[in-house]
Amino acid sequence: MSQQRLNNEILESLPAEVIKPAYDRNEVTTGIVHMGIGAFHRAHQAWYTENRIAAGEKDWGIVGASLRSAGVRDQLVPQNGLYSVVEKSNAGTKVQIIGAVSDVFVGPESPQQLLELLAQESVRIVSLTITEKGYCHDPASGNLNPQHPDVVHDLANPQSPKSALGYIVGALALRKERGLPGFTVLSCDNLPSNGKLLGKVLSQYAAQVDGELAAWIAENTTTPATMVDRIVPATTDADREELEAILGCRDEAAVMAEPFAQWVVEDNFLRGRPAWEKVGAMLVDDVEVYELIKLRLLNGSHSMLAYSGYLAGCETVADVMAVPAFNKLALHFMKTEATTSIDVPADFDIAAYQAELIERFENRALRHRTWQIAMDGSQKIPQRWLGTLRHQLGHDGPIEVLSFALANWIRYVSAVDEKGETIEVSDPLAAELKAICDQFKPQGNDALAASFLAFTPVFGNDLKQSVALQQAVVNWLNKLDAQGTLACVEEAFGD
Ligand code: NAI
Ligand code: CS2
Repeated sequence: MSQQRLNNEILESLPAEVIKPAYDRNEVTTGIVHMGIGAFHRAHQAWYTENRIAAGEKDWGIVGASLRSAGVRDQLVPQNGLYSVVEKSNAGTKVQIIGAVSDVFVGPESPQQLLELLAQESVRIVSLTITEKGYCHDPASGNLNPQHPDVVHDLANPQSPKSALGYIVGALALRKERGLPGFTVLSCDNLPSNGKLLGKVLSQYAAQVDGELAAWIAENTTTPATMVDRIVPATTDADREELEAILGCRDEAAVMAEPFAQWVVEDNFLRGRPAWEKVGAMLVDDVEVYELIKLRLLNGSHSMLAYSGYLAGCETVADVMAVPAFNKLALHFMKTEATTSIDVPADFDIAAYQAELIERFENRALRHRTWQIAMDGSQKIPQRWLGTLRHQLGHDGPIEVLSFALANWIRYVSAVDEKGETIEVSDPLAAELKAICDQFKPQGNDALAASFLAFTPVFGNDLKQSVALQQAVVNWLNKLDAQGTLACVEEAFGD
């Protein structure tokens, strides 16, 4: 491993084929603070914004903020904020160095410093990729969860928040006190109607702080909806080693991405925005149908393949897709249950979209772990599966694959795999879900399925009424117990 890290001084010595920032970084000023500066932001929103800064929009520089750990700060700051977006596909590798991020603040280290940064007048957009669980909401209803430990903490300790909501409302309170304008809060998380949901939880949180502040926030912020899409797996050490051989220096903050990227944004910004539409984004009035198609076809398939693939012993999505029966299952699910739940615009080529998704999932150059996608299922399943299920149940439509998916999720969150080994289940509700398994599995699959469907934080109060759904899940649980996931998929979808 070479000692030298990527930094400003060695940019020009990088190989000619590496795309470098084509502007003077010293001329860039901060316009955006991004909370949750993880892999996806660096490969998506920051990548779009980089290309606008390079076109001359130099007042849209980004400062990152982590509300959890110093990891990404320690990766980026020694590199003057520089990092690589490495596009990987079966066609090869392309590297672009991003210069849009100048610094990273770590909330837990200095909450006051982050609140003051957010209160700076030059900050006109606060964007978020804080994961679905970062919104402190009830996944079934979309309302703020007032018992969420971070909400309870932040309402009592407004000067040292833990949640994004606490920081955003705290910063807006400072701006209000100082006679400064508000800002736009841009959710870039995989949530249904993410702008509305964010606006709702912000308003519900602010109302608990101060009614007048809540009214001011309603008048002085916008929360546009977005649909965000680019497959960006967590970077591995093998990825960094491979990149070091290309760059000739070490980039600890590199992110790996597929060539495909899509960003659909509601054009509702309080104080302007970068002209992202000039670098491929779509600025529209209504994001909803794009969001439904993406969340139900891409993410719905992703989660179904993640749980069933993991239990079938597949490490990555590409490994799952290499099994012909799984490959057929994925396309079958997209064509039948997912697509038929959506009113697809006549001019949208849904067949081409489905075929492209299959190709994207087959990309062996990206090692997208089934375990990573399986994270936080309690926060993902409502928007990825349950909207589709409710539509099909209401129209007497097919529920074969989604009931299969639910049965695999139930087995996954039991935290024991088909070999009897422990599964490290990463989910804010992991303990509650495992407790349901431990209590009801011994009573049989009818009791187990019924108790899961009655788990209101995920399923709300309606799905437990469906005899058809419960019976379908029980049938799959019985089959999975008898023959395991792979055999079930081979039997149902093999040649
Ligand atoms: P990551 O693990 O690299 O980054 C997650 C970020 O969220 C970190 O900065 C972490 O500190 C922060 N975070 C986690 N829990 C939080 C909480 N409770 N409150 C505040 N911040 C919290 O993950 P990555 O890949 O950046 O994905 C983040 C989100 O981006 C996803 O959850 C999803 O909503 C969205 N996304 C991801 C895509 C991908 O392929 N990775 C593609 C499309 C959307
Ligand atoms: C994945 C998404 O980890 C997951 O839950 O399904 O991050 C997926 O990679 C993106 O939504 C693709 O745009």
